Amino acid sequence: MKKPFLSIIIPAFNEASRLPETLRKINAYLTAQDYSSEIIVVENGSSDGTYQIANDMQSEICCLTVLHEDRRGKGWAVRQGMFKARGDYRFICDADLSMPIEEIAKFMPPLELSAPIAIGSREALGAVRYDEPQYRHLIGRAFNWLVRILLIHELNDTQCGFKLFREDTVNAIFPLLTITGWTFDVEALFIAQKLGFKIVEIPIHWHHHPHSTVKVFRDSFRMGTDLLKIRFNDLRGKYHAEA
Ligand SMILES: Nc1nc2c(ncn2[C@@H]2O[C@H](COP(=O)(O)OP(=O)(O)O)[C@@H](O)[C@H]2O)c(=O)[nH]1
Ligand SMILES: [Mg+2]
Repeated sequence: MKKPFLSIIIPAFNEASRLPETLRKINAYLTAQDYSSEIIVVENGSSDGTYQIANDMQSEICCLTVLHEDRRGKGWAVRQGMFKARGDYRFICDADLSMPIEEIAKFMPPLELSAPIAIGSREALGAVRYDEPQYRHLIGRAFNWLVRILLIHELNDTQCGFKLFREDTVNAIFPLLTITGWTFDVEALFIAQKLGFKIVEIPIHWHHHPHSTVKVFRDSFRMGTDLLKIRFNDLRGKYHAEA
């Protein structure tokens, strides 16, 4: 198969109910574009048949690849998907499509002339959040405050599940990742800044879905300690390009 222009990578954990509709919407959108594309679903640890359901959809969606990984975590899944992908541009996309897929156009070239990494932001000027419970918003802001103090001073939302990386940035950044869970985004963006890749925040419309795979209290604690791990890794020189 010809090298695609765009790869969409979808991490999926217990997504049997949301994934089929998401894949159909993304496929309909991509089919209408004039560039070539592929979709990669990466499942790990699901107990609801997500892998089988995604696999079965390959008969309906020809550009779909489905991977299963034994190792757990969103970060691990995204990393494996990024390596499997072959697109000139690689877009991480949550399975709940809390950002309508049409908004991907905002991330695409010619934007890369100014920045090779474009991240969806619920905080940038013009962004809108729909139906998000107040406590989730507050926890997100507290986490961003920690991120800004400890690691990345400039970015207002590192945790949105929609991000575009140009191929060369994937090859430089993703082999250096050590975090396999939710905080992989922070680590990837921290490394990106260290390597001198410019990052732009794209304001998006974001629709909160009540079903979430986040366990707020357990995961928040883990995400806090992950930030310290990233800082410590950096002190030990783990993020040099030649590491
Ligand atoms: N493959 C994989 N995907 C995960 C894992 N944990 C979360 N995800 C995916 O990460 C995305 C974001 O999760 P979601 O539940 O929407 O988080 P929220 O929007 O923060 O409530 C979804 O596509 C999930 O299926 C995991 O351990 N493995
Ligand atoms: Mg979500």
